[in-house]
Amino acid sequence: RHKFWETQPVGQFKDVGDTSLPEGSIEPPTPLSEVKQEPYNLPSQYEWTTCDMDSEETCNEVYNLLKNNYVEDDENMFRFNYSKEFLSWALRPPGYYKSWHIGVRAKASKKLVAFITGIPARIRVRDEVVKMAEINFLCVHKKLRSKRLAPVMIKEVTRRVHLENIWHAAYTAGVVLPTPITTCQYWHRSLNPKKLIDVGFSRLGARMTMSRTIKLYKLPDSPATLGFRKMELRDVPAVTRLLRNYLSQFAVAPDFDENDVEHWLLPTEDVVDSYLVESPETHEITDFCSFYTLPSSILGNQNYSILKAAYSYYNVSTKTPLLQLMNDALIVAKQKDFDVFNALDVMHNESFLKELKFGPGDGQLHYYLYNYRLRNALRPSELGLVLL
Ligand code: NHW
Ligand code: EN5
Repeated sequence: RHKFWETQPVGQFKDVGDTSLPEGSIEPPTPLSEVKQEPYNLPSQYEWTTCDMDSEETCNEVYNLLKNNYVEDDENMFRFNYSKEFLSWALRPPGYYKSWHIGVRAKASKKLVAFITGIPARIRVRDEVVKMAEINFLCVHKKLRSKRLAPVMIKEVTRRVHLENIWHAAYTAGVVLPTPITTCQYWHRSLNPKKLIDVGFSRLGARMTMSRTIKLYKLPDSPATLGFRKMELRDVPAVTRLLRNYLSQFAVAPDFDENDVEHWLLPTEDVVDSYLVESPETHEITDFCSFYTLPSSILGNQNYSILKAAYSYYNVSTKTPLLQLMNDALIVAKQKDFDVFNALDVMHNESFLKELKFGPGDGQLHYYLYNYRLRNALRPSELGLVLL
């Protein structure tokens, strides 16, 4: 069934439920001298390229490849449209390796036809912090699909990760592969219901009119929580403490230090938004919420070409109820003109989704680890990791 994945050190379907197998690495690291020194072979018309994401020209080529060929929903109505600013942020975190930003070009035209990336991360799995690569943006041009290019790209990124003495990875996909550590559900909260219905993202409910629908999703003009404000650079130490403490309860979560928090959570215009609650009395930082900006192209609509979507990122409540905090996140997202606010059922998100009028989407997101076996799959609420 999975000619490629059956050869890889990942949990296999035949082993699901076999609790005799130990938890942890599937295969041991090999000496670096035994890691293949040359790139894997591509079909002869293609060549490897390392993509310099500092170069505006390369960043443009990657942006265009993804804009035209990356992930679509199951009815091909929407396609992710990651912005250049977003890609530059997502691919250049602290300690990133340029060699992990891998492209494939047609030799004749030099056109970029495929892409895959890794970034370094420390991920805690239960009590163990493991150095990993987070793999993302795997994309093969639509005209080159089903030619077994993806396995070669995955092997090549694996080789380059191994060369940095890293032996594990985390990744997500909308498709089922051997074998998910958990499967999450996408939920959607309409902010601009009229547009969402017009473009086919959502449907008018049974016995609902447009005006009743618009009223149903109305939000106040400004956040309700006293002390709710945008995160600033001076907040990095307090947010890091708050987040580290919060994430410690999940079975799988990133091990963020202050540098990571500055990169991943300090607001970056049109990329990531973060808010916190500073106690008006003690000036303590007690709560935090964040979302990232990921528009989708609307395929073949006369009136609209872009769906502006916010995706829930990391949220922590210690004093403000999570429900109220996330309601404030919806309010600021609406003020910033987002059409929809999306969230997965990870961490404590289930506690607010229904009450804040999110509805389940038609998509799921499966989470995977490479070369790390868990005895049992996790519940989504045991997962403290959000990938972009
Ligand atoms: S998930 C988004 C992936 N991208 C898209 O869906 C974009 C649109 N689709 C495409 O571009 C986020 C192509 O359809 C792709 C496959 C390129 C997806 N993950 O070349 P062939 C990520 O980026 C397997 C993993 O003929 P294709 C995460 C498939 O099961 N494997 O197919 C990426 C089959 O293997 P099998 C996937 O349609 C994580 C083989 O590819 C996959 O022309 C990568 C077929 O290849 C997917 N999303 O191209 C793994 N989709 O065994 C990282 C298909 O079943 C692992 N396949 O025969 C860790 C590496 C680092 C380790 C470090 C120690
Ligand atoms: C890893 N970084 O399917 C990413 N999206 O539900 C790779 N559906 O937007 C993996 N089909 O349900 C990505 N509207 C996997 C996801 C791929 C994209 C995807 C789904 C997630 C999605 C929308 C539109 C469906 C269009 C037809 C959807 C319903 C919204 C409705 C709002 C009102 C309350 C009920 C729900």
